Amino acid sequence: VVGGQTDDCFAEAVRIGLGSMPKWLPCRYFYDTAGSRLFERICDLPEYYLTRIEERLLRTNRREMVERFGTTPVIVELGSGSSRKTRWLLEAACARFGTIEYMPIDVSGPLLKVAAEALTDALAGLRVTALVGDYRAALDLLRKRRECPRLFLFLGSSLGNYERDSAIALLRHIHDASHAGDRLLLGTDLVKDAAILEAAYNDASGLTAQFNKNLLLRINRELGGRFDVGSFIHRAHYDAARSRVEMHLVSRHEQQVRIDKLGMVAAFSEGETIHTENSHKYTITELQELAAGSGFVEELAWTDEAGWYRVQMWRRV
Ligand code: AVJ
Repeated sequence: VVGGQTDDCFAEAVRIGLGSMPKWLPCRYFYDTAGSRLFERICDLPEYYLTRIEERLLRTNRREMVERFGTTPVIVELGSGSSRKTRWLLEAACARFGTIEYMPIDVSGPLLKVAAEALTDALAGLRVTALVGDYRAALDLLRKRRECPRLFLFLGSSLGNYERDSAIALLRHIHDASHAGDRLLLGTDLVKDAAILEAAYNDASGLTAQFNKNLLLRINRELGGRFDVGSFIHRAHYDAARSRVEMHLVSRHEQQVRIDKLGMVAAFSEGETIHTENSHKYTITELQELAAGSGFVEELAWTDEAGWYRVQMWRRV
């Protein structure tokens, strides 16, 4: 594992976000150790179809995915988490090429370590170099290396967390860190019935609510916050005009919350919200526009029968 610097920007993000009107917090801070564990459990929920469909698409089509490469690619994954779904692909790549170098990038160091160890134990021929940190720093590091073709993985519809312009900026960043012939395998959730989308973010067991509220607990743990999480309600709704599920934390009543290490007090009125996440849903046309807008061409794509989720392979031009 290289890298390992912890994120001291969390304090700054909280200061800015809770000092804004309306209040907001960046969703990347969901993923501390507790939050990453909660997300792993969300992936197994009956309502959260995204992971299940994506995993099936990867498992069923993995040979076709790795066959695009004439020589052994390095596999670089952005936001690898537990690498659970990636295992299928790595297995296929090892079978085809013998040895494979895998570079997972994630903000959760502990999760990376566990995942890397499990993978190297399971797959002979796999070499893992994990990078702790955010995508941009990791991509800058990769820009200088150019030995092999690369297969970038950006799965789980994580792209959906970015607004359109930032999504294009990130895709361009991947483009700039890569070379002609490199490929990007991108998993994205598709536009569908609001009831299905809202159920996926309002699960019956309340795990997503816990995941959302963990952000407040993280402020308590790391920044001396005094949030009473019971006085906030988890809310997720689909905004059809913007094609996105928004997650919020809603204050049940008027309250003032001290955050000791920031020397600040956040004041909430009854019903005031903190906007914690956007999760964009795409049409196929939009996805093809994103490819064109960031210097890629679509080479192959896979969708489930219901048309709920799409995995696409883009080639860098
Ligand atoms: C990992 C960002 C793709 O937006 O669906 C799950 C995170 N949020 N449940 C998503 C999440 C609420 C997830 N992503």
